[in-house]
Amino acid sequence: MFVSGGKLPEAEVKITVLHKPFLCHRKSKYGDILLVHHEGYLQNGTKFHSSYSQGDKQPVWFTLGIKEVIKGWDKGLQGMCAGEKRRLVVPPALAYGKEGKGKIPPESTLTFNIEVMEIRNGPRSHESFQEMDLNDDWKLSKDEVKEYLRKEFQRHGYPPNDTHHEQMVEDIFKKEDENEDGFISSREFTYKHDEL
Ligand SMILES: [Ca+2]
Ligand SMILES: [Ca+2]
Repeated sequence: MFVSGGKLPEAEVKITVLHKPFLCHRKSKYGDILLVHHEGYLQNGTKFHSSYSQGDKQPVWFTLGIKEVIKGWDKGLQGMCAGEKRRLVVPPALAYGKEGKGKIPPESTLTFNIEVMEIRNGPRSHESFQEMDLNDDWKLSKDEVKEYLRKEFQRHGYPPNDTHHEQMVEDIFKKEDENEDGFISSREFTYKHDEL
């Protein structure tokens, strides 16, 4: 089966910083919303995607750390400055795994060149808590979080997508609502465990 005979790659992202801006006001962290341009390559060098030249040629927004993107991005795009460029080499376990996806064959190690254009407060930032807590009771309901996501997406020019938002809300509560009372308290929100 394993014709290559090579040893299996470890599930780690290899990060190379290609460009670091001189000024860096803040660094990307879990829960931020990032605007990125990205190019993806297969191991044989074939480019399978480029946001610079394909589709509407626009960079894309996503939330860091909530599995909205492949795990390799969630791991590899932490601590970045706006304007920074990185190359990520992502093993299949942190990308599309055994199944592959579209143009990406199964068990592919992928290389991405990623440029962070902008970083904004996502649903998990301290600054966002009060903005999200619409009834000022110092805890966040699922509806409040969902409303916040809806507004953030609209602000960035995306149509609201209830199914997507509900999934994001479920992911957020699974991680944040430690005592499972259906609310994220300010304490649960503030004392977040920064894995990685
Ligand atoms: Ca509330
Ligand atoms: Ca709770």
